[in-house]
Amino acid sequence: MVTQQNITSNTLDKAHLLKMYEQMMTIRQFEERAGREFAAGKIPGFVHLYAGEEAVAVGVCAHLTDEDFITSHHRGHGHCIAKGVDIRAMVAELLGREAGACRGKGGSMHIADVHKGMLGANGIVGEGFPLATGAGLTAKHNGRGQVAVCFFGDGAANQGTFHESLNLAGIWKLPVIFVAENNGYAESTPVTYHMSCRDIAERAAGYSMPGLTVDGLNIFAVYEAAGEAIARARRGEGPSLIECKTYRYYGHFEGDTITYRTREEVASYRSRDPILALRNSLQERGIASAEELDGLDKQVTERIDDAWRFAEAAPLPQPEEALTDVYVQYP
Ligand SMILES: Cc1ncc(C[n+]2csc(CCOP(=O)(O)OP(=O)(O)O)c2C)c(N)n1
Ligand SMILES: [Mg+2]
Repeated sequence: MVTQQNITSNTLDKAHLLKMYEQMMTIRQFEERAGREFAAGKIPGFVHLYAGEEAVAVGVCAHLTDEDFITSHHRGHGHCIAKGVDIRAMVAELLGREAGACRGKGGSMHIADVHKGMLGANGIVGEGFPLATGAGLTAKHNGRGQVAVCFFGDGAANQGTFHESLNLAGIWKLPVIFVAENNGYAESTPVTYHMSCRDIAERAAGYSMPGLTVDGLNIFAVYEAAGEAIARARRGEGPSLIECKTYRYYGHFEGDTITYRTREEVASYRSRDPILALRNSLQERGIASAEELDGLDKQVTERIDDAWRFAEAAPLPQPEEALTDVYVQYP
């Protein structure tokens, strides 16, 4: 297991490293604030927090441009931030405001921004697979070297759509990278109970694609594995499956009483915190000082405060717009 002391990468310069740190910190603070606001009754609907898993979204998206596609799931705030979705529009979406990324009609589980290649968070477990596979087909036809990344959970790996999509992506050699975020649980069910194999990556062999398991708490392990898979996809050599072993710090959803795991387990993961690990690595290698990193943390807090002020002051959609920007079937 890679620990806080020995995470490193020789291929990234200071600007890139600080950008990764800042994005991870933005996700962490965004989620902590969302948790507090939810507890205060400010956010309608369900909220699933991504805190603890930041290294996965950031390590993968560091290789992507706005031309590339991603699909996400119910725990999607981190993917949105890593792909560059505006956090004002995200908070406005959480609050159902017209200025929201989906004009306030999607909420936490349905944030999308197609201009950023973020094709959507998704409340239906396993629905990102066909979307990403379709985006991969588009990318292949476009011939511009675009890729599609599908982020999904360990629970989602047991849906039929997982197998169907990996099979099609394998047959058609689509530029899709399937990124498993194995956080050990699907709701309250441990992965050892719900999965027939030890590692999700083993399943790649069934679809003739490379499969790799990495430490999802180590941003550099994720970054390097994703870099290889994405470069392979851009070269037209087809899909890959990367499994990142990670952990969510909060409950399955906000309000979860969390009776299915111990305090010791949570504490043991928190002691290997992915952001702290990166911070320690940057300081130990003389890349950034504590003061510089504290300054970045403060800027992140200010941006999140600004996003909340903006969203709280933003108007709700008008009643007559209830049926615009949504798919509705009339009888
Ligand atoms: C098709 C479908 N079945 C069940 C649910 C209820 N549900 C929501 S999240 C979840 C667990 C997902 O676990 P995992 O894929 O591991 O993601 P994690 O929550 O751990 O990030 C379930 C069963 C759903 N939303 N959609
Ligand atoms: Mg899970």
